[in-house]
Amino acid sequence: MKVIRGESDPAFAWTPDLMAWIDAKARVAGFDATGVAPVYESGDDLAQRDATRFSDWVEAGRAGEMEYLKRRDENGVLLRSGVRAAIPWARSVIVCALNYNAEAPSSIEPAPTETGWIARYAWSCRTGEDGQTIPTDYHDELLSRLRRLEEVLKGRTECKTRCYVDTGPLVERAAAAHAGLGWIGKNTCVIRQGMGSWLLLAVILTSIPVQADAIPAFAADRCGSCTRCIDACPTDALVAPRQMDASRCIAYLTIEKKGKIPEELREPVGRQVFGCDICQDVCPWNRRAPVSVKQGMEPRPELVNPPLEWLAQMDNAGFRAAFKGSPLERTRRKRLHRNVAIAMGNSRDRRFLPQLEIWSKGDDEVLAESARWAMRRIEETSAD
Ligand code: B12
Ligand code: SF4
Ligand code: SF4
Repeated sequence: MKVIRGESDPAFAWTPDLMAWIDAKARVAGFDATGVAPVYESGDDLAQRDATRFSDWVEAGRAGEMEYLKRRDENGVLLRSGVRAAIPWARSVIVCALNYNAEAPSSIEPAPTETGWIARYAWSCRTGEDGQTIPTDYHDELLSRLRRLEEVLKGRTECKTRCYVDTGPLVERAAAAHAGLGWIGKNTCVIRQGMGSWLLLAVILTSIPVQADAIPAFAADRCGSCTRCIDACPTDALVAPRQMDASRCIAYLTIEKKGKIPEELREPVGRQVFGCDICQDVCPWNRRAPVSVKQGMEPRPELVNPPLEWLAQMDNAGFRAAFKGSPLERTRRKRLHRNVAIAMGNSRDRRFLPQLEIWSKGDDEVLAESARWAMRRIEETSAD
């Protein structure tokens, strides 16, 4: 293949053929689907529409305490509201999706009351040479695949690139929709026909423009009249189709929220101790979602319906041994235990009272208060 040199060769642009080429290369790198979308100038109608959606969302307070989503540049523009403000040379975005669906039960299937739920994306691990389980984090797994793809692209043409998994100045789901990868479901997730929504996204911004006749069409919206996700959401976080109040979402409450979980939301949090899969588990498009476990994304059976007692007895060393390198590491032991205390209360199982009693007398005020709440909940239930 001829290598074209020069800073973003003006003769080089995304054509349908080149898009098929990058899709094939992305599959070799370990992704399941890829699309390329133009990055529009800030004045463009489509860019304006996306920017307004994001700004309205932040300004309505939907981001809760996730300060990184509220960062602004020196002109007061929200950094994630439009790529070109932050990265003026960006002309296109390659959006890659990796299917992480594993052969395992879902969160809405009956499970023993003494167990909790950890979100599917956080089950991942790789198996070491001596057979031991090494926890992994999708950020690292996707980024290393993305770097391989970036190298392949740079071997074909000189261009500027930047790789991101979660951290870029853009809304990845909106980029995925523009790249034609899938539609944005009423649960706000990207759903791809034939694949469902158990997809993780990763993006490469590039300085390569998209040829006008290669701009992908939006995928058809196939939610129809279904509202299962909205009806099933325990905390009413899906305030309207495709609109989430993240400050009510269990994923936010259990992963991102520091301090106490608001009391009125503790009961609806149920048994989720890290993240939440409910609005995807009820989605009919996930009923026949293919299972595709990639190297480094193998599920850890012990994290599927984990016993609350097992999580509760972990000291710092035990927590590190179980979760170092996994997405749970960020939440730290104390926040996980806060969530476990709430799940114990919601289990209404008296066997948890001794553990809750210990926590209720500890130095960590957030954990102690959550444990006292859980004890009251169990006692109230027993008195019913
Ligand atoms: C902050 C964040 C969260 C927050 C807020 C979620 C939210 N809905 O905004 C919390 C902590 C709650 C969260 C939860 C989860 N997250 Co999250 N999260 C992010 C992150 C870092 C930023 C998202 C963001 O900017 N939100 C702001 C709102 C406004 O954006 P949005 O919901 O994406 O909605 C936009 C689009 O829907 C768009 N839109 C609506 N209609 C239409 C129509 C068209 C045509 C277009 C173009 C756009 C459009 O407008 C909205 C505003 O721009 C992204 C990674 C990233 N950098 O984008 C991952 C990301 C969205 N999360 C992801 C995942 C996997 C999850 C969880 C499943 C994890 C879990 N099991 O607990 C849950 C899913 C909950 C849910 N139903 O969304 C994946 C989603 C993959 C997918 N298939 O959609 C992402 C992309 C991470 C990744 N790298 O793969 N997450
Ligand atoms: S992830 Fe859970 S809490 Fe968040 S919107 Fe979906 S069902 Fe509701
Ligand atoms: S549950 Fe129904 S409404 Fe919700 S995302 Fe899936 S198909 Fe769309």
